[in-house]
Amino acid sequence: MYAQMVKSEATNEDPEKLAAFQARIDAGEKIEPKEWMPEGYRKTLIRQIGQHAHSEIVGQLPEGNWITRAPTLERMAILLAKVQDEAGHGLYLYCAAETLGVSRDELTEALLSGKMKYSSIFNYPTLNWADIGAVGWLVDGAAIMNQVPLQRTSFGPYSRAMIRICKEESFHQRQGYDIMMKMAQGTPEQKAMAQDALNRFWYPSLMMFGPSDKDSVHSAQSMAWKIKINTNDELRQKFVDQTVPQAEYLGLTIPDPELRWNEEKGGYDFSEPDWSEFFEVIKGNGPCNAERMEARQKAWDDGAWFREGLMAHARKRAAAKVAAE
Ligand code: BYC
Repeated sequence: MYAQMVKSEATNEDPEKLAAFQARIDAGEKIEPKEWMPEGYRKTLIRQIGQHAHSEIVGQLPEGNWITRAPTLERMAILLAKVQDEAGHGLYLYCAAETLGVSRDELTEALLSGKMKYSSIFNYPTLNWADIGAVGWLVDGAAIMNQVPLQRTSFGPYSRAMIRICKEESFHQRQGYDIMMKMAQGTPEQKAMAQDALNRFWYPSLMMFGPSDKDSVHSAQSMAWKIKINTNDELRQKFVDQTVPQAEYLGLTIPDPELRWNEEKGGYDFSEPDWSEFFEVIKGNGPCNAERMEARQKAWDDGAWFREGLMAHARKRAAAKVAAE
Protein backbone atom coordinates (compact mmCIF):
# COMPACT_ATOMS: atom_id res chain seq x y z
CA MET A 1 0.00 0.00 0.00
CA TYR A 2 2.72 2.47 1.05
CA ALA A 3 4.80 1.55 -2.01
CA GLN A 4 1.78 2.45 -4.11
CA MET A 5 1.39 5.73 -2.24
CA VAL A 6 4.92 6.97 -2.78
CA LYS A 7 6.40 5.14 -5.79
CA SER A 8 7.33 7.68 -8.44
CA GLU A 9 5.85 6.80 -11.75
CA ALA A 10 6.06 8.32 -15.18
CA THR A 11 3.00 10.51 -15.15
CA ASN A 12 0.86 11.56 -18.04
CA GLU A 13 -0.15 14.74 -16.28
CA ASP A 14 -1.23 17.68 -18.40
CA PRO A 15 1.92 19.76 -19.20
CA GLU A 16 -0.09 22.98 -18.93
CA LYS A 17 -1.28 22.09 -15.44
CA LEU A 18 2.26 21.15 -14.46
CA ALA A 19 3.63 24.48 -15.74
CA ALA A 20 0.91 26.44 -13.94
CA PHE A 21 1.66 24.54 -10.73
CA GLN A 22 5.39 25.26 -11.04
CA ALA A 23 4.64 28.94 -11.67
CA ARG A 24 2.67 29.09 -8.41
CA ILE A 25 5.57 27.48 -6.54
CA ASP A 26 8.07 29.87 -8.15
CA ALA A 27 5.88 32.82 -7.14
CA GLY A 28 6.09 31.64 -3.50
CA GLU A 29 2.42 30.63 -3.22
CA LYS A 30 1.38 27.98 -0.72
CA ILE A 31 -0.31 24.85 -2.02
CA GLU A 32 -3.34 23.73 -0.01
CA PRO A 33 -4.66 20.15 0.31
CA LYS A 34 -7.73 20.44 -1.94
CA GLU A 35 -5.85 22.13 -4.79
CA TRP A 36 -4.47 20.26 -7.78
CA MET A 37 -0.92 19.00 -7.36
CA PRO A 38 1.29 16.62 -9.34
CA GLU A 39 1.27 13.04 -8.05
CA GLY A 40 5.04 13.19 -7.51
CA TYR A 41 4.66 16.27 -5.31
CA ARG A 42 1.98 14.57 -3.20
CA LYS A 43 4.02 11.38 -2.86
CA THR A 44 7.23 13.20 -1.96
CA LEU A 45 5.37 15.09 0.75
CA ILE A 46 3.82 11.91 2.16
CA ARG A 47 7.29 10.34 2.30
CA GLN A 48 9.00 13.33 3.92
CA ILE A 49 6.24 14.40 6.31
CA GLY A 50 5.48 10.79 7.29
CA GLN A 51 9.16 10.09 7.92
CA HIS A 52 9.40 13.29 9.93
CA ALA A 53 6.33 12.34 12.02
CA HIS A 54 7.77 8.88 12.73
CA SER A 55 11.06 10.53 13.79
CA GLU A 56 9.30 12.69 16.34
CA ILE A 57 7.49 9.68 17.80
CA VAL A 58 10.51 7.32 17.81
CA GLY A 59 12.59 10.26 19.06
CA GLN A 60 10.73 10.10 22.38
CA LEU A 61 12.30 6.73 23.17
CA PRO A 62 15.96 7.62 23.87
CA GLU A 63 14.95 10.56 26.08
CA GLY A 64 11.82 9.06 27.64
CA ASN A 65 14.15 6.37 28.93
CA TRP A 66 15.77 8.99 31.22
CA ILE A 67 12.70 10.76 32.68
CA THR A 68 12.61 8.67 35.85
CA ARG A 69 16.39 8.90 36.23
CA ALA A 70 16.74 12.68 35.86
CA PRO A 71 19.06 14.03 38.57
CA THR A 72 16.58 16.56 40.07
CA LEU A 73 12.84 17.13 40.14
CA GLU A 74 13.32 20.26 38.03
CA ARG A 75 15.29 18.39 35.36
CA MET A 76 12.62 15.68 35.37
CA ALA A 77 9.83 18.22 34.80
CA ILE A 78 11.77 19.87 31.96
CA LEU A 79 12.55 16.56 30.25
CA LEU A 80 8.97 15.37 30.67
CA ALA A 81 7.69 18.55 28.99
CA LYS A 82 10.16 18.15 26.14
CA VAL A 83 9.24 14.52 25.47
CA GLN A 84 5.54 15.42 25.53
CA ASP A 85 6.28 18.18 22.99
CA GLU A 86 7.84 15.56 20.67
CA ALA A 87 4.61 13.53 20.84
CA GLY A 88 2.70 16.68 19.88
CA HIS A 89 5.05 17.31 16.94
CA GLY A 90 4.41 13.80 15.69
CA LEU A 91 0.67 14.41 15.86
CA TYR A 92 0.76 17.75 13.98
CA LEU A 93 2.82 16.07 11.29
CA TYR A 94 0.57 13.00 10.97
CA CYS A 95 -2.36 15.44 10.60
CA ALA A 96 -0.48 17.33 7.85
CA ALA A 97 0.20 14.01 6.06
CA GLU A 98 -3.45 12.98 6.38
CA THR A 99 -4.49 16.03 4.33
CA LEU A 100 -2.67 14.35 1.41
CA GLY A 101 -5.01 11.35 1.45
CA VAL A 102 -3.09 8.85 3.57
CA SER A 103 -4.29 7.61 6.94
CA ARG A 104 -2.27 7.52 10.13
CA ASP A 105 -2.80 3.75 10.32
CA GLU A 106 -1.32 3.31 6.83
CA LEU A 107 1.71 5.38 7.78
CA THR A 108 2.22 3.41 11.00
CA GLU A 109 1.89 0.10 9.17
CA ALA A 110 4.48 1.28 6.63
CA LEU A 111 6.87 2.15 9.48
CA LEU A 112 6.36 -1.19 11.21
CA SER A 113 6.87 -3.18 8.01
CA GLY A 114 10.15 -1.33 7.38
CA LYS A 115 8.90 0.45 4.24
CA MET A 116 9.14 3.87 5.84
CA LYS A 117 12.10 5.31 7.66
CA TYR A 118 12.67 7.52 10.71
CA SER A 119 15.72 9.63 11.47
CA SER A 120 18.97 7.68 11.73
CA ILE A 121 19.91 9.53 14.94
CA PHE A 122 17.40 7.67 17.08
CA ASN A 123 19.19 4.39 16.48
CA TYR A 124 21.99 5.46 18.82
CA PRO A 125 21.72 4.76 22.57
CA THR A 126 21.54 7.34 25.40
CA LEU A 127 23.88 5.78 27.94
CA ASN A 128 23.95 8.40 30.69
CA TRP A 129 22.64 11.81 31.74
CA ALA A 130 25.25 13.72 29.70
CA ASP A 131 23.77 12.06 26.59
CA ILE A 132 20.45 13.79 27.35
CA GLY A 133 22.34 17.10 27.29
CA ALA A 134 24.04 16.16 24.01
CA VAL A 135 20.72 15.13 22.43
CA GLY A 136 19.07 18.44 23.34
CA TRP A 137 22.06 20.52 22.26
CA LEU A 138 23.11 18.67 19.11
CA VAL A 139 20.11 16.65 17.92
CA ASP A 140 17.54 19.37 18.55
CA GLY A 141 20.10 21.92 17.29
CA ALA A 142 20.40 19.99 14.01
CA ALA A 143 16.62 19.59 13.87
CA ILE A 144 16.12 23.37 14.20
CA MET A 145 18.70 24.07 11.51
CA ASN A 146 16.75 21.77 9.18
CA GLN A 147 13.28 22.89 10.24
CA VAL A 148 13.56 26.68 10.33
CA PRO A 149 13.78 26.86 6.51
CA LEU A 150 10.96 24.29 6.28
CA GLN A 151 8.62 26.92 7.75
CA ARG A 152 8.75 28.35 4.21
CA THR A 153 8.04 25.01 2.54
CA SER A 154 5.45 25.21 -0.26
CA PHE A 155 2.78 22.91 1.23
CA GLY A 156 0.55 24.95 3.58
CA PRO A 157 -0.20 22.38 6.33
CA TYR A 158 3.47 21.30 6.55
CA SER A 159 4.65 24.90 6.71
CA ARG A 160 2.18 25.78 9.46
CA ALA A 161 3.10 22.68 11.50
CA MET A 162 6.76 23.68 11.20
CA ILE A 163 6.15 27.18 12.57
CA ARG A 164 4.70 25.76 15.75
CA ILE A 165 7.30 22.99 16.04
CA CYS A 166 10.22 25.41 15.67
CA LYS A 167 9.03 27.51 18.60
CA GLU A 168 9.17 24.45 20.85
CA GLU A 169 12.46 23.15 19.44
CA SER A 170 14.26 26.30 20.56
CA PHE A 171 13.41 25.52 24.19
CA HIS A 172 14.55 21.92 23.64
CA GLN A 173 17.93 22.96 22.34
CA ARG A 174 18.38 25.45 25.17
CA GLN A 175 17.61 22.87 27.87
CA GLY A 176 20.17 20.48 26.33
CA TYR A 177 22.84 23.18 26.23
CA ASP A 178 22.05 24.03 29.85
CA ILE A 179 22.63 20.40 30.89
CA MET A 180 25.95 20.40 29.00
CA MET A 181 26.94 23.69 30.66
CA LYS A 182 26.31 22.30 34.16
CA MET A 183 28.24 19.10 33.37
CA ALA A 184 31.13 20.95 31.71
CA GLN A 185 31.45 23.26 34.74
CA GLY A 186 31.07 20.37 37.21
CA THR A 187 33.61 17.88 38.53
CA PRO A 188 36.37 16.56 36.21
CA GLU A 189 34.34 13.33 35.93
CA GLN A 190 31.20 15.24 34.87
CA LYS A 191 33.18 17.24 32.32
CA ALA A 192 34.64 13.99 30.97
CA MET A 193 31.10 12.58 30.61
CA ALA A 194 30.03 15.70 28.67
CA GLN A 195 33.06 15.34 26.36
CA ASP A 196 32.35 11.64 25.85
CA ALA A 197 28.70 12.39 24.95
CA LEU A 198 29.86 15.00 22.43
CA ASN A 199 32.34 12.49 20.98
CA ARG A 200 29.60 9.90 20.43
CA PHE A 201 26.84 12.25 19.18
CA TRP A 202 28.86 14.54 16.89
CA TYR A 203 28.98 12.45 13.70
CA PRO A 204 25.49 10.91 14.10
CA SER A 205 24.19 14.51 14.41
CA LEU A 206 25.94 15.49 11.17
CA MET A 207 24.25 12.49 9.51
CA MET A 208 20.80 13.83 10.39
CA PHE A 209 21.00 16.21 7.40
CA GLY A 210 21.05 13.25 5.02
CA PRO A 211 23.71 12.01 2.58
CA SER A 212 26.10 14.43 0.88
CA ASP A 213 24.55 16.35 -2.00
CA LYS A 214 26.09 14.11 -4.66
CA ASP A 215 24.28 11.08 -3.13
CA SER A 216 20.98 12.80 -2.31
CA VAL A 217 18.36 11.26 -4.57
CA HIS A 218 15.48 13.59 -3.81
CA SER A 219 17.06 17.03 -3.24
CA ALA A 220 16.93 18.43 -6.79
CA GLN A 221 13.23 17.74 -7.37
CA SER A 222 12.26 18.57 -3.78
CA MET A 223 14.02 21.92 -4.05
CA ALA A 224 12.41 22.72 -7.38
CA TRP A 225 9.05 22.14 -5.68
CA LYS A 226 10.21 24.08 -2.57
CA ILE A 227 9.44 21.06 -0.42
CA LYS A 228 13.06 21.43 0.67
CA ILE A 229 14.61 24.88 0.81
CA ASN A 230 18.31 24.00 1.21
CA THR A 231 20.55 21.12 0.24
CA ASN A 232 21.74 18.62 2.85
CA ASP A 233 25.35 19.90 2.69
CA GLU A 234 24.32 23.55 3.02
CA LEU A 235 22.47 22.84 6.26
CA ARG A 236 25.25 20.59 7.59
CA GLN A 237 27.77 23.41 7.03
CA LYS A 238 25.54 25.93 8.81
CA PHE A 239 25.13 23.54 11.74
CA VAL A 240 28.89 23.07 12.11
CA ASP A 241 29.49 26.83 11.90
CA GLN A 242 26.89 27.46 14.59
CA THR A 243 27.92 24.64 16.92
CA VAL A 244 31.72 24.98 17.04
CA PRO A 245 31.67 28.28 19.00
CA GLN A 246 29.07 26.76 21.37
CA ALA A 247 31.45 23.84 22.07
CA GLU A 248 34.30 26.30 22.64
CA TYR A 249 32.17 28.21 25.14
CA LEU A 250 31.56 24.94 27.00
CA GLY A 251 35.29 24.20 27.00
CA LEU A 252 34.68 20.98 25.05
CA THR A 253 36.48 19.72 21.93
CA ILE A 254 34.74 18.73 18.69
CA PRO A 255 36.10 15.24 17.93
CA ASP A 256 37.48 16.15 14.51
CA PRO A 257 41.22 16.75 14.02
CA GLU A 258 40.52 18.23 10.56
CA LEU A 259 38.21 20.94 11.90
CA ARG A 260 39.53 24.42 11.10
CA TRP A 261 38.20 27.82 10.14
CA ASN A 262 38.42 28.53 6.42
CA GLU A 263 38.67 32.29 5.98
CA GLU A 264 38.02 32.09 2.24
CA LYS A 265 34.70 30.27 2.47
CA GLY A 266 33.75 31.98 5.75
CA GLY A 267 32.98 28.64 7.44
CA TYR A 268 34.68 25.63 9.00
CA ASP A 269 36.31 22.81 7.09
CA PHE A 270 35.34 19.54 8.78
CA SER A 271 35.46 15.77 8.27
CA GLU A 272 32.52 14.02 6.67
CA PRO A 273 30.76 11.38 8.75
CA ASP A 274 31.38 7.74 7.90
CA TRP A 275 28.72 7.38 5.20
CA SER A 276 28.93 3.58 5.15
CA GLU A 277 27.81 3.64 8.81
CA PHE A 278 24.91 5.98 7.89
CA PHE A 279 23.68 3.68 5.10
CA GLU A 280 23.93 0.64 7.41
CA VAL A 281 21.90 2.45 10.09
CA ILE A 282 19.12 3.45 7.68
CA LYS A 283 19.05 -0.13 6.34
CA GLY A 284 18.15 -1.25 9.88
CA ASN A 285 21.58 -2.27 11.17
CA GLY A 286 22.29 0.50 13.71
CA PRO A 287 22.90 -0.16 17.42
CA CYS A 288 19.26 0.35 18.49
CA ASN A 289 17.12 -0.24 15.35
CA ALA A 290 15.66 -3.54 16.58
CA GLU A 291 14.89 -2.12 20.04
CA ARG A 292 13.18 0.98 18.60
CA MET A 293 11.00 -1.04 16.24
CA GLU A 294 10.07 -3.49 19.01
CA ALA A 295 8.93 -0.54 21.15
CA ARG A 296 6.79 0.89 18.32
CA GLN A 297 5.34 -2.56 17.52
CA LYS A 298 4.45 -3.09 21.18
CA ALA A 299 2.76 0.34 21.40
CA TRP A 300 0.75 -0.48 18.25
CA ASP A 301 -0.28 -3.91 19.55
CA ASP A 302 -1.14 -2.54 23.01
CA GLY A 303 -3.34 0.13 21.40
CA ALA A 304 -5.40 -2.37 19.35
CA TRP A 305 -8.24 -2.49 21.92
CA PHE A 306 -8.50 1.29 21.84
CA ARG A 307 -8.64 1.49 18.03
CA GLU A 308 -11.27 -1.23 18.01
CA GLY A 309 -13.21 0.67 20.72
CA LEU A 310 -13.17 3.84 18.61
CA MET A 311 -14.44 1.92 15.57
CA ALA A 312 -17.20 0.26 17.63
CA HIS A 313 -18.28 3.70 18.87
CA ALA A 314 -18.21 5.11 15.31
CA ARG A 315 -20.26 2.13 14.01
CA LYS A 316 -22.80 2.55 16.83
CA ARG A 317 -23.20 6.24 16.05
CA ALA A 318 -23.58 5.54 12.33
CA ALA A 319 -26.24 2.88 13.03
CA ALA A 320 -28.11 5.28 15.36
CA LYS A 321 -28.04 7.97 12.66
CA VAL A 322 -29.46 5.58 10.04
CA ALA A 323 -32.19 4.46 12.49
CA ALA A 324 -33.15 8.10 13.19
CA GLU A 325 -33.52 8.95 9.46
N1 BYC B 1 17.75 9.30 8.59
O1 BYC B 1 17.63 12.09 -1.12
P1 BYC B 1 17.84 12.33 0.32
C1 BYC B 1 13.73 15.55 15.55
C2 BYC B 1 17.10 8.86 3.54
S1 BYC B 1 13.14 14.57 14.32
C3 BYC B 1 17.08 8.36 7.91
O2 BYC B 1 18.75 13.43 0.71
P2 BYC B 1 15.53 13.80 1.34
C4 BYC B 1 13.63 15.22 16.97
C5 BYC B 1 16.00 9.54 2.72
O3 BYC B 1 14.73 9.39 3.32
C6 BYC B 1 14.12 15.04 12.92
N2 BYC B 1 16.97 8.37 6.55
O4 BYC B 1 16.40 12.49 1.05
C7 BYC B 1 12.62 14.37 17.40
C8 BYC B 1 16.14 8.83 1.39
O5 BYC B 1 15.59 7.50 1.50
P3 BYC B 1 14.10 7.14 0.89
C9 BYC B 1 13.53 14.58 11.66
C10 BYC B 1 17.52 9.41 5.91
O6 BYC B 1 14.22 13.36 1.88
C11 BYC B 1 12.59 14.01 18.74
C12 BYC B 1 17.66 8.62 1.30
O7 BYC B 1 18.17 8.66 2.63
N3 BYC B 1 13.56 15.66 10.73
O8 BYC B 1 14.29 16.50 15.17
O9 BYC B 1 15.56 14.72 0.20
C13 BYC B 1 13.56 14.47 19.61
C14 BYC B 1 18.33 9.68 0.43
O10 BYC B 1 18.33 10.98 1.07
C15 BYC B 1 18.19 10.44 6.58
C16 BYC B 1 13.04 15.54 9.49
O11 BYC B 1 12.55 14.51 9.11
C17 BYC B 1 18.31 10.36 7.98
N4 BYC B 1 18.96 11.29 8.70
O12 BYC B 1 16.36 14.53 2.54
C18 BYC B 1 14.55 15.32 19.16
C19 BYC B 1 13.09 16.80 8.65
N5 BYC B 1 18.63 11.33 5.66
O13 BYC B 1 13.10 7.98 1.66
C20 BYC B 1 14.58 15.70 17.83
C21 BYC B 1 12.36 16.69 7.34
C22 BYC B 1 18.25 10.88 4.46
O14 BYC B 1 14.13 7.48 -0.57
N6 BYC B 1 13.06 15.89 6.40
N7 BYC B 1 17.59 9.72 4.60
O15 BYC B 1 13.95 5.68 1.18
C23 BYC B 1 14.04 16.37 5.57
O16 BYC B 1 14.41 17.55 5.61
C24 BYC B 1 14.61 15.43 4.56
O17 BYC B 1 13.75 14.33 4.44
C25 BYC B 1 16.06 14.94 4.90
C26 BYC B 1 16.50 13.94 3.81
C27 BYC B 1 17.02 16.11 4.90
C28 BYC B 1 16.12 14.23 6.27
